[in-house]
Amino acid sequence: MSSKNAFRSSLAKWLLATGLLLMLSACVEKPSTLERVKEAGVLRVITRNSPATYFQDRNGETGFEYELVKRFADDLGVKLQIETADNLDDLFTKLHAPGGPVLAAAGLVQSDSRKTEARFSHPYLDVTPQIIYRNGQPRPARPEDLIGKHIMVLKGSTHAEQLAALKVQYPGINYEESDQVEVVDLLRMVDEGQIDLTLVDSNEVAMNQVYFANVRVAFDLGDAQSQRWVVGPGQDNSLLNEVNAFLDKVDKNGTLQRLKDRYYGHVDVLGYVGATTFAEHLQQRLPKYEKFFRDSGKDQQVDWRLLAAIGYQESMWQAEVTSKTGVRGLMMLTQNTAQAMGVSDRLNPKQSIIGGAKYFNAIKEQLDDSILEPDRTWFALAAYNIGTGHLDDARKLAQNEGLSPNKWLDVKKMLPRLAQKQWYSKTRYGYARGGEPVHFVANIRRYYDILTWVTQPQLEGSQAVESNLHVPAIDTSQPPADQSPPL
Ligand code: BLG
Repeated sequence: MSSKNAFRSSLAKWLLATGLLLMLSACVEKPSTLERVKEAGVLRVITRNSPATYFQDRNGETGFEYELVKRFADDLGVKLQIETADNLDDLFTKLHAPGGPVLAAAGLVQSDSRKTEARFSHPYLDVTPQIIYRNGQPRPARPEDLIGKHIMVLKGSTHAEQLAALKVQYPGINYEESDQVEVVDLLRMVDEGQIDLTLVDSNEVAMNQVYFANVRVAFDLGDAQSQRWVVGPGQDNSLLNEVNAFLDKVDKNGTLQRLKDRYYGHVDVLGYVGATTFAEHLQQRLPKYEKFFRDSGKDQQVDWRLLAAIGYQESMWQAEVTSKTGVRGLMMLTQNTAQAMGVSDRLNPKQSIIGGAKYFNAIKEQLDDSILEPDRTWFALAAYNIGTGHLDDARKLAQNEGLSPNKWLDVKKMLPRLAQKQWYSKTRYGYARGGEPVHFVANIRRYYDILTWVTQPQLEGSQAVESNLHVPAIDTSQPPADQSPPL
């Protein structure tokens, strides 16, 4: 071989080798974030421990953010691993650390400073920042009124940023940032008069109102903002794109609306007076009947807190009440129901609770198989109040309107029509006070959520006792025997 030919052949070999190498390196290119999540089979998510985001109850993990992100993990076909941050700085530090959680689902809103360090998803919930004050104090009405007040907000929060911006205009405004507290603590501090004011998102205020009887909204500070999930700054777009596609999907298919309805749709139903009264009754009345609720719950395989919520709605946990229509007792059984459930004395609270639990199960069983949970639970509650016949009428009205007869969101729009002649004259069972079961279900869901929150294990020992909310009457350290209605 001539030296020229030899050179050519080694050049060809070199080119071939480099080409192969290049192809190889293309094949072993770093996997995307999404691929790594799927490979590991785990989605690691960071959040905050609060009633509006994530908390543990006796049946495990729950909360709006948890429920939403759990569905995302299910869609990806991976397990969900939740981690909680001590405070917002900690949350972003952990999200940014290599090898840490890949997503934050923590009720976060976008801000100028956050934009540079993290990337935000499409929005899923609109909230408005609200100035909170204590009932009995003069109500602040505008930013000037914040001057001279002791204000505390979460360190690193967009609320702190908002106040910083406001301070430029009104230098007399002073505020403290704390990384030792959660939103519930801020509300408690206002409630107890430890601080004058705080700034909190409207959804958290609404959700927590019942625990803090003295907390009041002074005014909205600025416009509504959108909560979004966040991916770390070092990531490619694969996970964020998937998140956005998921959020768009749940927005379109109604899942997001149902979640909002479940967590926030009924938060206003109590009002200030109702909230205060419920807090009092939790402490003064529930302990007398808690054991009966727990025992019946166990027997009937119904979450005892749902039974307790029904009991509160019916009688405010009073054993000897009678309605105008002659319905009686703690669970407000009609004579027919009592007879069918083997209740001989409706005013006996134990009998009433057992009868109510049995009846709830019996009518739930009777519902059409096409009604799935969680709607099935809401339908059963409505039937408890108005009977299955009228409920079926409302389902038919829904169908005639092109709505779903199996979705509570749709059927509850139809129920009030049962009180209007133009509609009830065309139904099988005729007139009914159809508005009543709508309030009935909304209230019970609210009470149920509160009971779930106050009976979660970590609160039972500490916060609840401190805040005089609910001191469990019996040993609650046993494992759960009941089941929550799923969303
Ligand atoms: C319910 C019955 C249903 C019955 C409906 O009435 O009572 N539920 C129970 O007994 C637990 O069985 O359905 S039916 O059998 O298909 O007819 C309809 O009749 C009770 C309701 C009635 C309501 N509270 C439980 O929610 C009540 O007391 N209303 C009167 C209010 S007031 O005093 O007149 O203002």
